[in-house]
Amino acid sequence: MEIDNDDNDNDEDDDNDDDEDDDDEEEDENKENKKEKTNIKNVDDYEDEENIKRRNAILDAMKKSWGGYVKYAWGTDELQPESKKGHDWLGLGATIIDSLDTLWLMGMKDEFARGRDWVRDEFDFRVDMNVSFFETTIRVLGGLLSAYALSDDKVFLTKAEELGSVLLRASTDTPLGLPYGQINLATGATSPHKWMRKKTILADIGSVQLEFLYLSILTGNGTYAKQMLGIYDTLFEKNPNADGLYYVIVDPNTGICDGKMITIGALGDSFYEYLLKLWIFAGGPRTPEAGKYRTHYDRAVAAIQEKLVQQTATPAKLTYISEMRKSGAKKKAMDHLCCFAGGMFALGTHKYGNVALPESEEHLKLGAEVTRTCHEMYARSPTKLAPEAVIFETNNAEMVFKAKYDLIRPETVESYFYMWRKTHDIKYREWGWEMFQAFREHCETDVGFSGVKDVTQVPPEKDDKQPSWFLAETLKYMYLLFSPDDVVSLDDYVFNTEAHPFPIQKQDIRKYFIY
Ligand code: DMJ
Repeated sequence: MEIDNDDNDNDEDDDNDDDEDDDDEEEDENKENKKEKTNIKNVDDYEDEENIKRRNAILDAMKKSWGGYVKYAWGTDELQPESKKGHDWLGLGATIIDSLDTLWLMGMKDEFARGRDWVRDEFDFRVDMNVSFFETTIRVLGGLLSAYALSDDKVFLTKAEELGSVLLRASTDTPLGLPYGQINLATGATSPHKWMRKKTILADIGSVQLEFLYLSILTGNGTYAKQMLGIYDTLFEKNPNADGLYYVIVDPNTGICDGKMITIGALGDSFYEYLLKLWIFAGGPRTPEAGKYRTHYDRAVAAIQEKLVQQTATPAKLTYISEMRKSGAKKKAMDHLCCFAGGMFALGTHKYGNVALPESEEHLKLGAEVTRTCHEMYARSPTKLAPEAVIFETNNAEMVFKAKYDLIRPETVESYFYMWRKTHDIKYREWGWEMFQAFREHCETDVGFSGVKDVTQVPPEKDDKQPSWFLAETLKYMYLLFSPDDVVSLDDYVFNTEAHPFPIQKQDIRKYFIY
């Protein structure tokens, strides 16, 4: 499943069978009726020349980012696109594995084959250093699994299983099975992040369940699912008073969530995302055993609405998701990481089977509002690039840029993508295109794309980093924003938190939830 980039014409079938004509007429009529009823254009209406041109421009950006990496940084984790060298922080060739499914979806088959050969012949994950359990899971394990899902090439599954069996150690090393942040893949030894003392992080331990459940399903080995789904059960059991929201620091010895802050941004974010996505991945109502995750997600959204959602008292009325301190006081701040939430609320309204989603309209509206605020983070900057974090309603200003760097992150375009799929409101494509133009103007180098140090400076100074998520997520969501809805359909796929698409399970997988 990918778009044929060389052939974007709508080829007409010459066969003039009468019955077929009748069927076509009926179909056209249905389409018309649908349009009238919903006042939403059909997606085909947008498959025009300009749209195709934009999609191809995004493809060119992928070719450049990948090409620069291949030439100057092959085998390292990430390209430094100004100094033209590689940089390692995982030691796992992160850009190769993170990019595989984007290459596949964009039809870059030769490049995909090159990445595949590297995985087969050179990928050796037994690196003797401490790496992040979470980052390795979402980028590397997740990348291998989605490459397998798309290509059916066993090489990826074999490597995923080898890696997964070492990563599993993270969940067997602590008394309650709650992993520490780091793991040494050569020895299997685990340890807390240095800055965490002996604690661990909610998003780190609560956003690995999709990957390990999928690995269990593919290998038939239920241990992965048992261990990682068990993390959720422990969190729910040990924090019975939580109203759907959890403090972001977790004590692995007691399972109690503590720490100063509740946030949907850094340290909390993908925990909430995975409650929803686990239910979707499990086939929604088809797997009643997964229903509790949907229930926890719905509780979380209700609590977010009640306790965290704020609106500025200005004509623009910007909706944002504040952070909450233990005292209940709100911090009127939002980081770019939080911008995924608009898309999450939108995805939560997508119907899987015959399940009633009574809050849908409200959730979609919230998604639209949060996405609009994130768009404003771009639109109000002189470079049209967004800062990493903003504060609202301070010093008589509606929105103040707090951390001014831009890491060419995916979250806002991710939300544009989901909002587009759910509404077909053309503004999301326009906003995505504006963002892409800003990337080209300020982030592009002669061999790739770089983050910038200060979005308020024109031109901004580059930070010489091309994160692997730029190829895995930012460009993928951007490309899909300009693609027809059946390219990675929301009915058939769910993305892990690093934008790796996993097929929604249509068979009976209930046994993986019973342990
Ligand atoms: C990605 O690695 C993932 O999206 C993660 O969930 C959060 N941060 C980065 C991108 O910003």
